Amino acid sequence: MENDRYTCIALRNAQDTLADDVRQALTAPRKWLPCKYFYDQAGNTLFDQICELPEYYLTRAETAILKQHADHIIDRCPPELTLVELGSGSSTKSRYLIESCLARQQDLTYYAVDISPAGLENGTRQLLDNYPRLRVVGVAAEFADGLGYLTTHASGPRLVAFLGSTIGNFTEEDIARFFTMLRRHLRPMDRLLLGVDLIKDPAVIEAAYDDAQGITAKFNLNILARLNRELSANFNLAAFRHRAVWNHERGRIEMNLVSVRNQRVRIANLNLDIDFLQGETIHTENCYKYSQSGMDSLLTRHGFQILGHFSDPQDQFCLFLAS
Ligand code: AVJ
Repeated sequence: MENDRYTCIALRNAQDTLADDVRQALTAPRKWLPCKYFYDQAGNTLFDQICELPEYYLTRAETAILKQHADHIIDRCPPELTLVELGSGSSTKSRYLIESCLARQQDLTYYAVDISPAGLENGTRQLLDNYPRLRVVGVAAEFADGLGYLTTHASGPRLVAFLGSTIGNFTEEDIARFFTMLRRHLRPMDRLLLGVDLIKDPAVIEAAYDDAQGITAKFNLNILARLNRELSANFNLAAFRHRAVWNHERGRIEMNLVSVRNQRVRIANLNLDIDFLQGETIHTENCYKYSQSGMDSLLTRHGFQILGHFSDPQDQFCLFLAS
């Protein structure tokens, strides 16, 4: 991008992690795939379409909260703030925080950390056009690497936004690791803004992950298409079916790809053949939902102090502000 207010840094993992991760996950006793691999270019486009679906209430609810409360959130942060967003995607929600910051300070640096470098450029171009006093640093990296980079580079008090219920993908151990790392990196003047999808009627949640137009199914199946493209696999997408079920005990949606018949798939680049039985699943994603008190106790247990809760009128979604 040709703009003197835009910088992009790519923090690449040294090894070829896709190949290694896929080999490990698909040869495990219970087959699975890491959900971070949803987000190639096609996956990003599909995810943006998911956010517009009538059934997918999450993005609308969170956007409504930010529209209404961005000023209140920024009010509870120190002046001369630096904005950091982890998993910024197409950066559509951050504009509300950016506007509130720019209403009270001369200029603002926005660090957008995302696993997908293409998404970073597209998302932030619009922001730079709209806000002449904004500088953007795109950091193409995984969360842990991005956060490490930022704590040595982003100066001033920071607001670290982790929106969209991305934390819903984390297991309890992932959360423990992530919160511990955040706690280590954040200083008392820094703030965490965490977007969390709240527990509600399972039928509403299941519909959000199995929409009538089949976009979520396409999004789920795209991970197999990606393995076909990038690892020269020969998955037949018509031979796998999308399934999303609410697991009550664990408080999470489980997304799976179900093999419709016995079949063998070849992943040429891994020199690997994988056999599937009819009905066998590839577990592709967990989306945990929380009660407000449940997330409060996770945050406080990891040494965070809660400064505020911001929810939509229907209490579907909640932003937690902590320090
Ligand atoms: C990007 C992880 C927040 O869990 O709601 C949407 C991903 N998966 N539909 C979510 C997703 C299926 C999404 N997050």
